[in-house]
Amino acid sequence: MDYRMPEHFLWGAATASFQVEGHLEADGAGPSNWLDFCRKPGTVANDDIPLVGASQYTLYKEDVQLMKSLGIKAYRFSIAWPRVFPEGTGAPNPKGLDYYNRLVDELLANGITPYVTVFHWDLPSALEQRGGWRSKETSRALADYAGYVASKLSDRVKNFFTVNEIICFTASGYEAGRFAPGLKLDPKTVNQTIYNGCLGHGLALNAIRANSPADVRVGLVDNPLNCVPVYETPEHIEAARKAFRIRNSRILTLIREGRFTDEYIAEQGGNMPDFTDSELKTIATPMDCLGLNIYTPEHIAADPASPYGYRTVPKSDSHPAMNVEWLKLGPESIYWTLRFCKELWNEKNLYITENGCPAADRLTPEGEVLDTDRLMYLREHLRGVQRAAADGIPVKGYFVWSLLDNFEWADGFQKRFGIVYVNYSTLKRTPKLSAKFYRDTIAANAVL
Ligand code: GBH
Repeated sequence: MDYRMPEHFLWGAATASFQVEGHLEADGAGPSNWLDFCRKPGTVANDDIPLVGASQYTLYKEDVQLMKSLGIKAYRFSIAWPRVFPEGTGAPNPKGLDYYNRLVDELLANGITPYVTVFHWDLPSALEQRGGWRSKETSRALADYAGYVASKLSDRVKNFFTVNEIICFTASGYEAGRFAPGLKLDPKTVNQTIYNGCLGHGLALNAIRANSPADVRVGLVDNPLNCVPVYETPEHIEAARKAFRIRNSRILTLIREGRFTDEYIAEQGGNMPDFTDSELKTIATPMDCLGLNIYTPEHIAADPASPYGYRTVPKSDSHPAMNVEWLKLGPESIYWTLRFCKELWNEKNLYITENGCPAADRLTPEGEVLDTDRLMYLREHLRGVQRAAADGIPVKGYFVWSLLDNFEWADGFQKRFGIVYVNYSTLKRTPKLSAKFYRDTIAANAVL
């Protein structure tokens, strides 16, 4: 079988500011909630802090050449809010924005299309200290920052994503405490942070549009729970579709439908967030595209005895994982999430904005990194993308996570997600076997 991809398929690579830039305090940048979090001993594996990291801040030209050599057509990166507004609000720091002007110009000069994520978790400390995502002030500040960035970049950047993975900068930080700011708060407050994240997305989307020419496209990047039929019968497929809509009630379903599902309202009872109808309208502002970050599956089976007609099938203890406990293997998830987004909300422009995995990468004496497991992971997911495209689902592009090994949040530098190996002492970049697979797949426009 020939796993040919559609013509004009957009082959990309993704990173995020805090994870790859290093030089976090350079040129007048302010502190962020994540920098503060890293500085608390015991929060991040090995007490790693990405002050130097992969240093894309100084090595961006080299990284652009690297992408060019792999045939990558689009680069998804994020802007560090604390570089642009060191205090979160108020006076901008022109030197901070200058870095992104240089990066954008370098990408365009080399034929690579920039896709900008406005907010990928690094919140200015000043805003965190005033309540962070517990406060709608943060949602409004995000919109002001997004509008400013769009006004400066939208002559050259035509694709913006408002925020990356609302659940990770809200619940993971305020409920689980595993991410910044490291708090464990009550369910009502946590629900409020999630809602305020959705509100921030809607306000930012409108602010970007108000500050851009008409050819600019704006969307969201989300990591929905990937509900996968345990196997492909009409009953299990129907159950998984239903579960996908209900289990993503807090974010994606809310943003696409503009109201809370009945199931969510019943489950939350007195813990519903404070909201207004006009905010819900803002949250559900139609988008130009939807970005999906796909990592791991949730298996669903039809079950007439369960209240909603479906149940989650727990994974067996021996279900394989990709070198990190949470990342269970399930490449079929990419197809089903794309398909359910089309079927439920009639999405017109879908992108896989992240997909990838860590591996126990080692440089051989010959200077190679033979990451056969990552190659397998990427190939099987890309076959799912190909299946979706062949079914007529409008999936327009794919961004591998990640271009480079980088700072993997609470897991620090020990988890490597790159298709390019980074030696953190010398900063030397070495394309892994998976990068060669990706390069050749791009060149063939077919999954190899
Ligand atoms: C994405 O999040 C992020 O957008 C990206 O920045 C990140 O580097 C990449 O994925 C790889 O992780 O340790 O059991 O508490 C993916 C969603 C949510 C997955 C939080 C890991 C922590 C699980 N992540 N989750 S646990």
